[in-house]
Amino acid sequence: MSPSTPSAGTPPCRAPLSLAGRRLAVALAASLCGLAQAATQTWTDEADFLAAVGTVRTETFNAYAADQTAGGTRLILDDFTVTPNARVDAPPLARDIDGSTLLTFDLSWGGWADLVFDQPLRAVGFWINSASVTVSVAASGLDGFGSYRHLTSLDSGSSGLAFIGFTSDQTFNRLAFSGPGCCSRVMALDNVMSASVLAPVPEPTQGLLMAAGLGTLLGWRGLRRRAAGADGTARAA
Ligand SMILES: [Ca+2]
Repeated sequence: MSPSTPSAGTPPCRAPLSLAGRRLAVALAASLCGLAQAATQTWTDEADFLAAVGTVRTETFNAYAADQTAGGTRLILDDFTVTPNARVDAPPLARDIDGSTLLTFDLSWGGWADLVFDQPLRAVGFWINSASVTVSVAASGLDGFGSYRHLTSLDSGSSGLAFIGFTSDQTFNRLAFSGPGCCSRVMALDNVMSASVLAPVPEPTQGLLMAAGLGTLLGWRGLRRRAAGADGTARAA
């Protein structure tokens, strides 16, 4: 799928008032506001996600030849920890994604599970196999001890096997999975991709805004030169 429309908030933008360069100031303020606009997108096409993100770390769980359970505490993996109701499931699999070892969560009857990453992220993507679950993306403790910042909630859809990607210019480190709360729900997760930086691809609208600002600057300078030339001619006369 194509990415969704940016959804995060836009900081307040006010153009400074100036008698001499009001047009220039307005254009440059518009450009700066465009650059500061938050970019939060969801992806359901893995190739599009990877093109937008660039280099990612990937947890395939394939290093585990046998099942792993948390034993009442959080299960510690290379890039993140998971809640005790998670299980690394080696083949044979109860719920499959690509035939390899994966992670399963039991979300039955109001159950939930989360992944907390070891470092702040700007992007995460994964394959999921489940009936519909809700994925909450949040920053937990990144803004100070005990802080919590909810970024968005994603729906895995009802198709079963699906790719979900998420990118943001706001950092996050926690994914929480929850079912509908009504029934049995076991989900599988594999190929968890994460990145702390995004590929430096400028938004087209930002480029247009910068071009508009530059054009206005050049036009303003031209007007000043012509005005100065006309003034000099009048004085000479
Ligand atoms: Ca795997």
